[in-house]
Amino acid sequence: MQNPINEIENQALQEIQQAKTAEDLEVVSIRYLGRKGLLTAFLRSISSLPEDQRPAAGKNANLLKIKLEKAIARERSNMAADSANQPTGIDVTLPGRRRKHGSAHPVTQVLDEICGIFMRLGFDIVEGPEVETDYYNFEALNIPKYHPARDMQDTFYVSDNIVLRTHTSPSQPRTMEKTDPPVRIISAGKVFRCDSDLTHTPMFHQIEGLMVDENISFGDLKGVLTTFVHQFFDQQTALRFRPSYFPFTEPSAEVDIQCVMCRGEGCRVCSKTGWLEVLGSGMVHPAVFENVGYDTARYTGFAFGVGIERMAMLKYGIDDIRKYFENDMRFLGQF
Ligand code: 2U9
Repeated sequence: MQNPINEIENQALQEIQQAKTAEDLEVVSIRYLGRKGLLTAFLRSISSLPEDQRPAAGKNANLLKIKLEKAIARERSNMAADSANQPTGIDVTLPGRRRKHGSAHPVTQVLDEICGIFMRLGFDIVEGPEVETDYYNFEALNIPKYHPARDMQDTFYVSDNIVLRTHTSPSQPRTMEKTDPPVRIISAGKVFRCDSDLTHTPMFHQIEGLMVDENISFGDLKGVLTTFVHQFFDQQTALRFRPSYFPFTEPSAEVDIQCVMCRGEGCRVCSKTGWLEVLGSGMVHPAVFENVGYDTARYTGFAFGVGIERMAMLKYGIDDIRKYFENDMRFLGQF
């Protein structure tokens, strides 16, 4: 007759081998190692064996217990590895699906880039309302009643005294009223003018800047705007300051850059002149300082303005400003 320990061992190992699932293994484990299992029962029965047989029987039963536990654990991990290798219906060699990424609108990209350049030059950004009073949009900036800049053709009037701001400058007298010099600010955002063609839309974006302190000269204006043009276009871009007129600056100058299309040779974009107008600028008119209570004997300053859509058109070679606002994804997706 077979030794009971050997009998339990052979039977248990056979059942472990025959187990097909984790559940089968669990059943085997309980049958032999569980509280009422065959091996557990044998271990309990050792105390009733003749005394001289007990040590060997105890040792063999405990060794078998360890052996069965190991065999069950090994089989369990084999089963887990097998199931991980089973085909799942997913072909992991197929290329992944590309996610479509959105991007900032080209006007926003250029606006951010220009703000970044001036912020690195020490300018702070200020904001103001798009629906503005007549006073801040015109009067504070030395644009008196009946000035041509107030023409009904250009300005969207909300009421007699309220307009859609025609430029971003009104935020600046608002800031100056609350802050003593030195002031270095840019105001950026939407402006509105009743105009629409290849190069004009009723809403467009501007950045206007202002620097006020003691001893600010036209040389500072030239230095800051030259740095800006060189950083936005490239270091080799030639520029010229051409006398002009704005009611809020005296003297005033428009800034032209060498044509970015023909490099100054003369082409359709620059109307054969070799130059493109990119900025308006000038020394702040003393009347503007008086309106905000600045001492005109002590302080001077310069100001400038730039149209964002125009800058983006020149940078990206776009010929029709309306493309920015048609929301055609084939156009916007290129930026
Ligand atoms: C204060 C005083 C003066 C801001 C300025 C311009 C010249 C200018 C245009 C450029 C293209 C607007 O988008 S555009 O049509 N802007 O030519 N803007 S000087 O002058 C100021 C601003 C604030 C207190």
